Amino acid sequence: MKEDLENIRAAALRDLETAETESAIEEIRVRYLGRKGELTAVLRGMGKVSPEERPAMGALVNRIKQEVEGGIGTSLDRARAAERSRRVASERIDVTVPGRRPQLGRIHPLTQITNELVGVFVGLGFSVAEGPEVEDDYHNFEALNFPADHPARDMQDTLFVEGGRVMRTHTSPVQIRVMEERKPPLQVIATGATYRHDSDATHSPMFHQIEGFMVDQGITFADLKGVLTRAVRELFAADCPVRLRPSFFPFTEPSAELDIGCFACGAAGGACRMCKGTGWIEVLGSGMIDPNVFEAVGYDPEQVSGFAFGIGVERIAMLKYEIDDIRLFFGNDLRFLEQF
Ligand code: 2U9
Repeated sequence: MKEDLENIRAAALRDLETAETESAIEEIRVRYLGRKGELTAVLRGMGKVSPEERPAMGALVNRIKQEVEGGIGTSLDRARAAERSRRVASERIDVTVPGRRPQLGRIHPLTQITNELVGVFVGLGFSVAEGPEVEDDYHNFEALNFPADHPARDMQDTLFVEGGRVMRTHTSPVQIRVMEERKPPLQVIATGATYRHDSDATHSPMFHQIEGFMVDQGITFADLKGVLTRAVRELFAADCPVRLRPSFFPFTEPSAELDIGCFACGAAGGACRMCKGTGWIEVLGSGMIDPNVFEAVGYDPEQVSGFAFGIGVERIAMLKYEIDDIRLFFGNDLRFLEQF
């Protein structure tokens, strides 16, 4: 029996010497000292030992048990230290490695142009209004003097939604809502997304407008010319030539489109791609607000007058940045967007 005990002791200490992990050491503990362990089995067999030998044998078993426990403690310390070194080595941080720069987002070119335009008009005394993108027929067409048979009311041009409502085709209904709620004098711009059933290199089904109006007693076409000239000169160049060209819109009378002298060819014309040889570039539409519009919002056209204008944000961005395909604004291609 004594020999058995010495063998168990030697085997346990040998096993502990090569065990590298806490779980391997725990397995060894169970194997030798556990309830069904080898040393425990020997203890159970003590009954067969003669009473004379029993005290010495008992002392031996206890000493071996203590030795194995001591070995387990030493092994555990070693395994834990090794594990700690492994972790420290694998987690080592090289503070000299250059950091990864977070990818910063930037302002979308259309938002940049919108902000710039808004800044110009706010500087001229306009305040900013917003309104719903899904509109009723009344605010999008009727109040703006669109006759019942106007082509813009056709499926060809307008995106309809349930309940006979439309995706607003311009931001003009916002201005109708402002006029319905407030009385002149008013100087307001409306910005936002607008929708038309149209799609090619220069038309997107969703595009953006900035529209504005100024209404008070005695507002004339001279005010329109003065404010808009000042605005486009701030936007393009302080000395750029400006002209007004007669046009037509249902909601303004008279109406005019505003052109600036071509900045690509210096208004020389010729074979210029930007102005198609005319020397002029169309920038916005405008006009004196039609008396029918004033009547729709409850203003007396004999008492007040005003001008209004509309600007296509994508068009201005395409002109300023020389972009020939409107779809680039909505493709979310970072190679395009990172240029702005
Ligand atoms: C009210 C009364 C009148 C807004 C106006 C235009 C002329 C115009 C176009 C510019 C480019 C639309 O995006 S575009 O295609 N707009 O030419 N807009 S006058 O007139 C108004 C607006 C609201 C109550």
